[in-house]
Amino acid sequence: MLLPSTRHLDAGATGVPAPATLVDGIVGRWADRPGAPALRDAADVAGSGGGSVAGHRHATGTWWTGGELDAATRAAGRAWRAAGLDPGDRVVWSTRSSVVALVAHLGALRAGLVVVPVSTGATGRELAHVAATVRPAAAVVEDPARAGALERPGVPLLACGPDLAGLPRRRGPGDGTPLDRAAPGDPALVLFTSGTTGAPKGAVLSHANLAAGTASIVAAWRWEPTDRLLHTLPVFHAHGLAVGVYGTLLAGASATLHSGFDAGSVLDAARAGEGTMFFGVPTMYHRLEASGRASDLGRLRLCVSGSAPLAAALHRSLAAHSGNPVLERYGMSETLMLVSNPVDGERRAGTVGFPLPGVEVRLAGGEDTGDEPGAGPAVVDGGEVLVRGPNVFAGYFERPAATAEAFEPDPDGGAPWFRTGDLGVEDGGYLVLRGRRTDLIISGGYNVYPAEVEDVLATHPSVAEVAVTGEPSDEWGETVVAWIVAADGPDEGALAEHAAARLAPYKRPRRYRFVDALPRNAMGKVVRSRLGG
Ligand code: MCA
Repeated sequence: MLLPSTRHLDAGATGVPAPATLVDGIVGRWADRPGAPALRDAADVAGSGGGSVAGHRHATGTWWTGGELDAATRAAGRAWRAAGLDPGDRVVWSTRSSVVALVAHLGALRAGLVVVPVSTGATGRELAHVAATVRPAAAVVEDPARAGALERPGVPLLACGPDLAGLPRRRGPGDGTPLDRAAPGDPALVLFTSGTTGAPKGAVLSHANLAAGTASIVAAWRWEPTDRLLHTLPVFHAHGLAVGVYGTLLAGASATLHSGFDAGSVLDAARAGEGTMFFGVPTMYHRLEASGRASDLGRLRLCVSGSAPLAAALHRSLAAHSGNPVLERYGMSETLMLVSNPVDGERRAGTVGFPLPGVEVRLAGGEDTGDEPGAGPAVVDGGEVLVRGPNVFAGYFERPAATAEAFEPDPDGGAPWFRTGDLGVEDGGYLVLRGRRTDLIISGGYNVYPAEVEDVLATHPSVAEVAVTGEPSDEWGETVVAWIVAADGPDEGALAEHAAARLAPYKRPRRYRFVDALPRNAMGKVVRSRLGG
C-alpha cells in the first residue's frame, strides 16, 4: 500500500520546488541576504574552533554571514582546484563540527569534488577500508597521523587540516574547471553505511539528491530564516550534516555549532533564547529529560528526533515537561529524510509520521496484521518499507550487485523502489516502524552491524565462535553485546583490546558473554534472536 505524501503541505500544494543542486540553492540564499548571520562555532565548547580558512579569520563565537561563507567557500573551492583536484575526485572529510571544516566541505562541493565524511572515531582498519573503496585524492583530518591510515601503497594522498593549510599550489588560480558546475546527477557525497555483509558500503548521493532531501524538510518543518538551530550532532553523518547543516543553509537560517553534546549547554542556550530548534538522537533526549530541566525545551519552536526509535514513554514525558512534543522523523543515509511527523497537527508518539513531500513510501507484502496491542486501532498493511523519490541515491560506490539487491522493480513498470530493510505498519496515515528485515543495532543513534563486529572478533585467536546482539538500554536504545564461545579460555580484556584497535568506540561491545555454544537453526545458522537475557 502507498502512504499519502502531501500531508505536510498547505492545502492544494502538490510538491516542493527543489533547486537543481544543493549548492545552487545555498549560494542563492547567500546572494539574497549576504549580511544575514548563518553559522558560528559555540563559544562555550572548548576547542570548537574559530580560526581561519582560505584567508577568512573569525573569533570563536562570532557569526559568519552568508556573504562571508560565499566568499570563503569559493576561496576553498579555488584552493582545491589549485591543489590539482578535479571534479569527481574523492576527498575524505573526517573532522569535528566547526565552521572552518564546513567551509572546506562546501568548497569541495563547489569544486565538484565528492566528499566522503568519515567518523572522527574511525580506527586505522576502518579508514583503510574507506580508502581502499573510494581511492581518495585528498583527506581533511584534524590529526595528520590519521591520514597515514588513508594512504594506499605508492599512491600520493594530499592531507590537510580543516583550514586547508597544507594544500599545495599546483595550478594557477584560473586553471581547471570553474566552480559551481556540478550537474544535478553528479556524485556529491559518499556516506558509508552497511548491510548484512560486514564491510561498510559507500552510498553515493548526487547533488540533486542532496537538494531534494534537504528541500523537503525545509518545507515540511516550516524552516524560516528566523530559525536558529542549536547544533550538537556530529557532522560526519547524514543527521548532523544534511539535516542540520544543509537544512540550515538552504533555509537561509542560522545555526550555532557545538563540537559535542552536553545537555546543560543545550538547556542553557534554549533558556537564554539563543535558538529556536534542536535536533537530536533519542539518547540526547533521554539525557535532556534526566536533567530535570526539560521544561527549558519549551522555549524552542521545534525539537526533532531521529536516527533511532524514540521510546513512546520518553516522547510523552518530554511533552508533559516541556509542553512541546518532539517531532520524530525517519531517514537513512541512502535516502536522507523520508517520513516525518507534522509541524502542524498531531505528533504521534511511537510513529514516524507521513512521507515527506516528493517521497513515495510503499509497504511491501501488504498482509493485514489486524489490531496490534498498544498500537491503537486500525493498524493494517504491514511490510517492508519501500521508498522512491528524487532524494533516493543511485547506488553503492562500485558495488553493482549490492545496488541491484537494494532495489525492487516497480510492479507497474515505474521507477524501482529502494528497500529500506525496515518493517512498518500504517496507522491512520502514520508510519509505525516495527523492526528490521536485517540485523542492525542502533546505539545512541549510530548504526552498528552485528556482522562487522563479529568479523572483527572472529579474527582473535581465543574466539571459536561469536555472535553479536543488541541489548535494550534506556539511555542508549541498545548497547552491543558479544556472545563468545572461547577457543582456549575466556579473556575479556584481550578481546576488548582487540576490538578497541579495530572498531570505532560505538561499535565496541559493552559486554562479553561467554557461552558453551551458540543457538543455531536447522541450517546451522546462528539465531541471534535466541541469544539474550
Ligand atoms: C559514545 N559512546 C558510545 C556512543 N557514543 N557508545 C555506544 N554508542 C554510542 N552512540 C561511547 C564513548 O566513546 C565512551 O566510551 C562512552 O560511550 C561514554 O561516552 P559519553 O561521553 O557518554 O558519550 P557522548 O560523547 O556524550 O556521546 C553520546 C552521544 C553520541 C552524544 C549520544 O553518541 C552522538 O553524538 N550520537 C549521535 C549519532 C548520530 O549522529 N547518528 C546519526 C547517524 P569510553 O567510555 O570507552 O570512552 S545518520 C542516521 O542515522 C540517519 C540518516 C538518520 O535518520 O539520522
